[in-house]
Amino acid sequence: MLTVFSSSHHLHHGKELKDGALTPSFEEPGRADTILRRVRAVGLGNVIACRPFGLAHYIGAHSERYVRFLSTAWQQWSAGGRTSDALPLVWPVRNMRDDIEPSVIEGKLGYFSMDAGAPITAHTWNAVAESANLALTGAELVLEGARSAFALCRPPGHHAGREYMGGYCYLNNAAIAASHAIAKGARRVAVLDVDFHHGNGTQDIFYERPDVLTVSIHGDPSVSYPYFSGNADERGSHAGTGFNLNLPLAKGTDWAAYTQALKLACQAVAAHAPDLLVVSLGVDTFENDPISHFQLKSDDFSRLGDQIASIRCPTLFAMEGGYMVDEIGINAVNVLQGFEA
Ligand code: Q9C
Ligand code: ZN
Repeated sequence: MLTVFSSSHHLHHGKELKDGALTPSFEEPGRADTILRRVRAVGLGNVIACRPFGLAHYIGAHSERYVRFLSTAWQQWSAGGRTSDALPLVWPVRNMRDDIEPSVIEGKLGYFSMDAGAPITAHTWNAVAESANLALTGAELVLEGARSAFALCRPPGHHAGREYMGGYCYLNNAAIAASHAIAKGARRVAVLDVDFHHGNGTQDIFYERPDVLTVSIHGDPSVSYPYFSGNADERGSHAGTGFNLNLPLAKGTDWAAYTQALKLACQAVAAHAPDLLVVSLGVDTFENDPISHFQLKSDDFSRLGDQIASIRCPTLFAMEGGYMVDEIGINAVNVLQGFEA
C-alpha cells in the first residue's frame, strides 16, 4: 500500500485549553512522524508526495465562505500585531443569530467553529491545505485502480463540518476525498469512521445525501466528546434519510464489544456497494490513549484492518486521531497490515 505524506504538517502545532490553562495540543507533529517511521520500518510500501490541488477542491464539502475564512484567518488575527494562537471565545447558540457572518475576526472565529479546540497559528493554513491534498491524492490513486492507499493526514479532519472547525480539525480530509470521488464519477461512496470520537463533521457534510453513506463507531456522546452529536437516532434527513449510521458504545468498550459494532458497520457499508470506501482512521480507541475511553489493544488493530478488508472494496485510509504517540505508529500500521494480510 502506498502512503501519501508531506512534511508540511510540521508547520502546525497549536495550543489547547486544558484544565484552565493553554498548553501544547495533544494533536502534535510527533504523531505523524511516528506513523511514518513505522510505515518505513515494516516496509508497508513506498511513501509518495501529494499532487497539487487548490481551494476549489475544498469547496463542495465546505462552503466557499468557510474556506475563505480559514485561508485568511491568521492574516486577519495578526494584522494588529498579535502573535498568540487565534482561538474563538463566543458562539451563536440557541435563539441567537447564526445567519449573519460577523465582519471582524473575533466574531468570525466563533461563527466558523464548534469549540476552542482548533487553534490557528501563523502557518496552520499551509498544513491544513496540504493535509487535504494528501487525502485527495490518495482518493485519486484508488480511483485509478489501487486496491488501497494511506493518506497520512495531519491535522485530522473528521470534526470539521461544512462551515466549522473544531476538535483539532479544520478541513474535513475524508469528506473532501469522498466529494472528489463523486466529482470524478464514483456513483456511491462510504465513509467508515473508527476514530474514538464521533465523526460529526463528516455526518454534517453528507447528512442530506444518499450517495455518500456515513458510518461512525464512537464513544457514547452522553459521556464523550463531542457530546452534541453521535446518537443512534441521527439517521440522515431529506434524501439522505437512512444514509447515516451511528454506533455509540459505552466507556470501557473492549474488542469483544467493538468487533460486533464493526460487523454491523461493515454490513451497512457492503450493502451500499460503494465505488470507494474512505476509512477515517483514528487509533484513539487504544487502551492507553490519554483523552479517550475504549480498551483496544495493539493486536486488535490488526483484526480491525482484517475486518474492514472483508468488505472487499477499494479503500482509502485517511489518518484522524490517536494521542498515545509512543504506540500510534504500531497501532495505525497494524490496521493497514491487517487490511493487506
Ligand atoms: N483535554 C480527534 O480525535 N477534546 N479529535 C479533548 C482533551 C477534543 C479529538 C480534550 C478532542 C478532539 C480528531
Ligand atoms: Zn478522536
